[in-house]
Amino acid sequence: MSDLLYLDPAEIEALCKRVLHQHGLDEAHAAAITRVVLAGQRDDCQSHGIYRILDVVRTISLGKVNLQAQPQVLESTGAIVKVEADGGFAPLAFECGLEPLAASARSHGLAALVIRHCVHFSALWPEIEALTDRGLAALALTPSHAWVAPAGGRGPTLGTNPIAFGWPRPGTDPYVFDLATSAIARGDLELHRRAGSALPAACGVDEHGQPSTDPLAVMAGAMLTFGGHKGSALSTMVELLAGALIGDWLSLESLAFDGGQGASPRHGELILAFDPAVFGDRDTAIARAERLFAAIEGQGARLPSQRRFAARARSREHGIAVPRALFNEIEALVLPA
Ligand code: NDP
Ligand code: PYC
Repeated sequence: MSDLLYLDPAEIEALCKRVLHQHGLDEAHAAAITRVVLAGQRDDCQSHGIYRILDVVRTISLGKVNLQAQPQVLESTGAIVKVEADGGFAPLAFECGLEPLAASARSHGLAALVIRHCVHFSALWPEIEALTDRGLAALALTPSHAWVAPAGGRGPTLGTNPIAFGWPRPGTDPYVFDLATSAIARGDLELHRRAGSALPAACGVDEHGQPSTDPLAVMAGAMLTFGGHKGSALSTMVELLAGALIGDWLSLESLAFDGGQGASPRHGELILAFDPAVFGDRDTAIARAERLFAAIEGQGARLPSQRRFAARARSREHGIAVPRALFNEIEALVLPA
């Protein structure tokens, strides 16, 4: 028996929505969360695919999310669009802010979406692609829980703090990267723990500050940033821009709020959108970018997200691959009628 199921997206969608709804989320939140995790599964992003349903349900059961939250777009100040998530999950808050952000970027050239007080568990590239689909370049940043030691230290202080960027391309998939500033994303560390497999080298240290590839030892110690002091500086920037600047929590505060219970992080998010047509001449900018992409690909290097886009194409042809054990685990969350 194969360990993988190849499923129709509608079947996965129905299961995810049913579980989320039964565990207390309204239709709008359940649908927005399902869109994000289904996209992750489709694109073979195992740490941020439907595996996240387990996280969402645990966060609900721990009482760490406001199930009544209805995100509100607050009055915009200049080019800054603010969405109050009110302690609810982030995907619906982003969807509420998307069109105001795009409209503001088209009028000002550069606009910011500030999401405050959200519970965040997702990859950032779906948000980036929503903006590149609208012809905009975009940059997204968010803190997480303080699991990561700064370069030269060993105390968990920084989040896994992803940075995602996208650039629209005519007639083809956008240029998108989305990376944790930790050497490994927490979600991938958790997948190693569940599988009982070792981490790659240089991802973390144990509680004595010694390098370790044991996921449990690293969870008791600290994760490390990618690229030493460079990743540490970028991660600190994420804390400052998507935490302090927007008036929301740092990863340290998110972890303190969690109190060791293991819920998803709670903090804010900052998303910037850029309209090339307002900065300069759109066609020239797009053509110049295409020359750069051709120079990269022309030497056999791949662009970021090409692995995801290839997985997306395979999913369209053969169905979405889901580990059988994971599917069973999510099905087990369905409550008896
Ligand atoms: P990876 O290290 O797997 O990949 C990072 C980026 O690099 C991707 O865009 C990837 O594209 C690209 N890439 C990988 N290999 C190559 C290559 N050889 N050449 C060119 N590009 C390449 O991602 P991470 O593990 O760092 O992050 C995974 C996810 O975790 C992200 O989506 C992130 O948003 C999420 N995350 C979310 C957090 C949160 O707080 N919400 C916190 C931390 C992470 P491709 O996918 O095509 O391989
Ligand atoms: O993988 O580091 C991670 C992560 C944190 C929050 C959501 N994903």
